[in-house]
Amino acid sequence: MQPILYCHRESGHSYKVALALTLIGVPFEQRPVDLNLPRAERPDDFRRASMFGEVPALVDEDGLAVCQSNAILDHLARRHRALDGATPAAKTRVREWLAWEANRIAMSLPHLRFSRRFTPAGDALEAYWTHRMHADLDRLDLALGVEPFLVGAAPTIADVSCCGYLFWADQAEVDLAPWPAVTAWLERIRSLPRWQAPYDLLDDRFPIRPGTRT
Ligand SMILES: N[C@@H](CCC(=O)N[C@@H](CS)C(=O)NCC(=O)O)C(=O)O
Repeated sequence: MQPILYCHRESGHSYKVALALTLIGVPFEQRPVDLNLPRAERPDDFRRASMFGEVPALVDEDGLAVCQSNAILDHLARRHRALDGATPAAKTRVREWLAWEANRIAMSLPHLRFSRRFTPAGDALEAYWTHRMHADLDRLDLALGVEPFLVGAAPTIADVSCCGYLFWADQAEVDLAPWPAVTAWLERIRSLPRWQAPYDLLDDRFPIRPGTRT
């Protein structure tokens, strides 16, 4: 059986997982979830797979359900021995970036983008997220000025995790020009064999309706 990815086209967290599967070369079935519906009304198979009721969730080839994008990335890297650090120390560095992403980028850019593209959250929150996003870009730029990818010379799930939402920086009205190492890194990722942009990779069912909050 192919892995099943419960996802949504406007979810960068879903994109991270779809991108990792695609870069590794694992065929998968997409099951888009209508995020406009209250959680209790989402399909039963999705609710069984997703412990916290969010996309993405992956059901792997053995039927194991995994949720939380970075936990899924870790699962894929270990299962397929791909997109991971080359040494035990490098594997640890990769997971440090996953934890950083969850608390930093994932707490700024997705919210800023959602507010500006779909359901406004107000100026004060947007200013707060923008401030955090700029600090995150400073940190990424520092790391990427040293090595071509976040952990060494080859891409890993750390890059997949941290880049996911950045392909939508324009939708968040964040101009990446002041961060040249980040811009060059995104270009390197775009040039990887099999790379696909979010809207080319994710199914376009269930557009977000005005007023929806995720
Ligand atoms: N920490 C989670 C975040 C997932 C998340 O925020 N998912 C959003 C879409 S991007 C969602 O499912 N929202 C639906 C809802 O909250 O009802 C991850 O990394 O997977």
